[in-house]
Amino acid sequence: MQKIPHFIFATAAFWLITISCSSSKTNSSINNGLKEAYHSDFLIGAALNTGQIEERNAQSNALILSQFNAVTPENCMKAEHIHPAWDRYDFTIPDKLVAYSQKNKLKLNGHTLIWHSQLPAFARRIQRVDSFKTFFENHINTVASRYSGKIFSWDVVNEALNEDGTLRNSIFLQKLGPDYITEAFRLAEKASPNTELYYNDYNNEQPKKRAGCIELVKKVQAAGVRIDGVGIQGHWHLGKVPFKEIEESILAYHELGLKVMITELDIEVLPRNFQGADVAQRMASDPSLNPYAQGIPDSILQQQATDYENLFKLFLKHKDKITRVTFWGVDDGQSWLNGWPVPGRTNYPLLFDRQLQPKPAYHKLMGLKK
Ligand code: 9MR
Repeated sequence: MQKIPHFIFATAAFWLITISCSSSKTNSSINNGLKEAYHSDFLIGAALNTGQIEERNAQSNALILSQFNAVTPENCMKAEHIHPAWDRYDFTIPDKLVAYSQKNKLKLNGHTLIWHSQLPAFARRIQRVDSFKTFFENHINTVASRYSGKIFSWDVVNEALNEDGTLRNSIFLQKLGPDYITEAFRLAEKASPNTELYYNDYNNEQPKKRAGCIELVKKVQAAGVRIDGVGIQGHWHLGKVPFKEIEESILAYHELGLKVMITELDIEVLPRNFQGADVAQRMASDPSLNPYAQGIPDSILQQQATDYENLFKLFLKHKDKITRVTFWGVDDGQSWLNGWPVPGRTNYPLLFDRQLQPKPAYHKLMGLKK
């Protein structure tokens, strides 16, 4: 065997040490970040897409594991993906997510059992009420019981309310009547008895929708069916975060004996002429609606940091009522807000930028806990 000169070993060792020191230096400021900082307050979560669940990008995966102790699937557990045909389920990605959450000790929130959007095409075509009821029951029983004991919580029903607090005229309301919500909770409890069960919506911090949400919860409770919490999604807008309404809602939901969580937090920076997250709403494309395609001014990032800071001050004030704060994504590049309500925009709603680096908002949230 040929002898390798000592200086080659020495040079290699020098570079190895230098590289590992410098990479641990760049990462050290965010190692054990948010999840540690807020450990005694509430869980810190993120919505994960398929690439993240499959750990396709090592840097992104390291970031997720350093920051978050709770995860929600952004899409893979929605009916159109998990239940594509009457008698066919696809558990491939959801099973990977369950394994990922178990391996990394992350609290997994299932999203979502009953939602009018992202329904499989076959479900929309069902005409007969008894067949639709069978679909509804089979879906909840099959999905919830598969993950019984393996996931922490379910968004049992998602976005069942209109802005005025009345029930949305969804296919579920049309086919099953207003009791479908209570029924969904009853079935979920039976299929997955040790899982926390939540109602989840956007804009349910706004007074009218909040009143509808309270009514909905009371109805489930009056039927003797378990409901553990309400998720306020938290798709808010730079400079327009409704702090007062959020606080009133945290108090009101807590009064019902419920856990409160912020389930889909982001603060978008691009122009929009309405609030909320109704995926059916759209705006016409126009270059003036995409002002930061080449980069975002620091002043906007600072304003966003202040909004996030004030929000987390409020959450900390009510940490005895809030059990989890989940961001709707990890980094700006991943966000659904790049494609909605106008396709192809460059949005900046989250705590990490497109290079996975922490933004001013991240530092503000860490600073609150120093
Ligand atoms: O982030 C999700 C996006 O990738 C999907 O295209 C979209 C389709 O309906 O759903 C997004 O997630 C939504 C969530 O499931 C429920 N609340 C609103 C979220 C943003 O639209």
